[in-house]
Amino acid sequence: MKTAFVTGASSGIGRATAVGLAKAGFALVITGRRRERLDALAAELAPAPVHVLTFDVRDRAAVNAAVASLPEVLRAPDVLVNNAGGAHGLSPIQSGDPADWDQMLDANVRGLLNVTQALLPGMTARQTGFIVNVGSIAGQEAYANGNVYCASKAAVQMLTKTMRLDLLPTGVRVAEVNPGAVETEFSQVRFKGDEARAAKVYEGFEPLKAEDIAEVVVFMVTRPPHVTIAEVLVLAGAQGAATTIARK
Ligand code: 8X3
Repeated sequence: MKTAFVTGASSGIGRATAVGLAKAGFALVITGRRRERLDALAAELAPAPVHVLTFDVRDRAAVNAAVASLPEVLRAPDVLVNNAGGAHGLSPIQSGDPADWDQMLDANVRGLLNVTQALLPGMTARQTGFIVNVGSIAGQEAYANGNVYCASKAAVQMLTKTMRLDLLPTGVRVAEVNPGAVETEFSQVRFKGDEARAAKVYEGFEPLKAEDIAEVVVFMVTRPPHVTIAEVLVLAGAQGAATTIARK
């Protein structure tokens, strides 16, 4: 049975991807900070084999300890989905909160590195595997007030490309999915629980659902070894660019 390790699986794209991979026949390691949600997901996916790990991707020691606690086969997954991360704040650079900046750079960039490095010994030893990094259209396009979030996702894009080169001799393939406007907890987190402001982001058009992105990820990681779908940009149907949306 193939195995997949998904970070940030307690909600949104991570959760939907875990569900999609379980349906595709993968045994799973689902990780996140919210144990109860992960346990509920594991129960929902039963009888699919699911191993729950609770840690914050920003905490390198916790990541390493969690991975070390896994049975050997799960320490070398066929698929790693680096999904954990998010946006915090949407302010001009001159009034941005440095705590938000740290949070985004630590989770979106350092967190991805922490998890990847913890799993690479197993994956490279097997000489096979597939890593999907969840980037964003925000890593490809600048938009006002996106500053550090855009920069963190631009870093994900460059890490994807450079990791692909570094890992080429090892047989581990690396790719990226870049979502546009997906309605998840993303905007509630970005706006710190301001639900009215979060709802406005998705007003007047049909946004993507987490499942739309999950389907793409499952397709990418189930291609045969001679195929790497290296980058996919997924926009809402009414979306032409990051902040260009035809609203009714
Ligand atoms: C989310 C995309 O453009 O809404 O990663 O910030 S955007």
